[in-house]
Amino acid sequence: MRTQVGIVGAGPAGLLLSHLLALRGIESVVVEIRSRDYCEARQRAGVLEDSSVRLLREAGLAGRLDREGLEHGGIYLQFAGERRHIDFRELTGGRTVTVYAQTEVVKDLIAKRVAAGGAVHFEVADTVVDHLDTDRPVLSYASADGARHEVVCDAIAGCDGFHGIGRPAIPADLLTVREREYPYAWLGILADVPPSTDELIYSHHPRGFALHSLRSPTLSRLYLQVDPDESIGNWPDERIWDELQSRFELPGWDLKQGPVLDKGITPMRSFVSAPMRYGRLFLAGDAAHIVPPTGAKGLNLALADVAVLAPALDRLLHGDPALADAYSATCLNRVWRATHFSWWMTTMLHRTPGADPMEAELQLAQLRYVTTSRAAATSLAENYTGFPALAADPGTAD
Ligand code: RFL
Ligand code: PHB
Repeated sequence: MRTQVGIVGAGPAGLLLSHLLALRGIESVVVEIRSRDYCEARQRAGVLEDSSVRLLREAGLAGRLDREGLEHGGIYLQFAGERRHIDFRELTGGRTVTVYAQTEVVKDLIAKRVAAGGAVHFEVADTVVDHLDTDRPVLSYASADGARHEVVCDAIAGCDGFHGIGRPAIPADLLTVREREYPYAWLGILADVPPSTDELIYSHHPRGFALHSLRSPTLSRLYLQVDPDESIGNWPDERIWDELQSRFELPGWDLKQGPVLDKGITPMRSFVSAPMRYGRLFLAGDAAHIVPPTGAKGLNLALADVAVLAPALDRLLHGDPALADAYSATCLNRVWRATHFSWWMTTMLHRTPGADPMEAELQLAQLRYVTTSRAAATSLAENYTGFPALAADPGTAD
């Protein structure tokens, strides 16, 4: 078999890349180890930067996003018994974020690719990428019926997440990896109850961090800081709600409770692997970098990577390697900004196990500063809504 771009992974990065390439008349084959149902149900991110929304809109993917997405003009930071608002619109000259679940983005992308007759193969096994240092890299895999397939490509995109096979296919001595694990994890629930807030609440509390997010006018998404080795079995729904009640408590405000539809524990890690390219293999999204979810950046970075990659591959396939050669550095600039912002939000908001009283006071001093200084609040707002903003032609983004 022959295609122009072989894509490993049908997450947001792989699917959007396949669509952006199709808009440029470039054919691709996407292979995915999970089932379509699994990819469409996996609970993950919920917040899109305004650049991500614009990108999806310009790519003709925002029909449902424009109808169902919830535009938010700020967030709340809660600490020391107070809840303060950070007004993104006012601080950034009108920029916002949109709450629209990653599962919905993935459903929209799969529907679009399938309707266009795009090749998206689910439930494959034993994916291998080879001949990466030649002009004809090969993607091979076993399809759901067990048959083995070889696809000769012009380029391959490793969009297969943190545990994929793309990054390990690059000789280890060519990669520089920077990594930090945090001494806590997030326990997340999806609850069948209308949100108790109009915008997200990030709460710093002596018992640990908590986040109130949402999915729709009738569905809430909430998170609790827990120990990294915590087991979900220790957290019956009642204990989760009791803990959420404590960490969000505010006189005159009520947290509404409802049936828990989904719950899970996610470790927290910062990870950057560079460069994001080896020969004709290009990594995008979580395959190359992971951020802790506190800054709501992971999904947005994945989308931004492929917005840069699509025009770069287009030019490469037409004989001009300049954008492909710049791909890794272009993306890593944004990735490191988001890595710093996510680390900063995370360390400001979580309770550090074993921290001395000095550290706790420093966190409070930072929270007071960010909620009282216009300069500090503007920095948070410009990073949260996305920095640098993605240029209209992503190939020319700075
Ligand atoms: P994905 O989504 O992990 O997709 C990779 C796909 O590759 C498949 N795969 C393979 N396919 C074929 N062969 C192989 N050998 C394969 N190995 C793996 C996988 O099955 C999968 O389908 O990576 P992608 O596309 O780079 O997207 C990244 C995002 O998913 C991720 O960064 C975000 O979800 C992170 N994140 C958040 N990001 C935000 O921007 N805003 C948020 O509010 C936000 N909240 C979150 C988050 C992540 C969370 N978890 C669970 C990690 C909240 C949570 C709780
Ligand atoms: C979510 O809605 O899942 C979400 C929102 C904001 C974050 C992380 C996760 O910072």
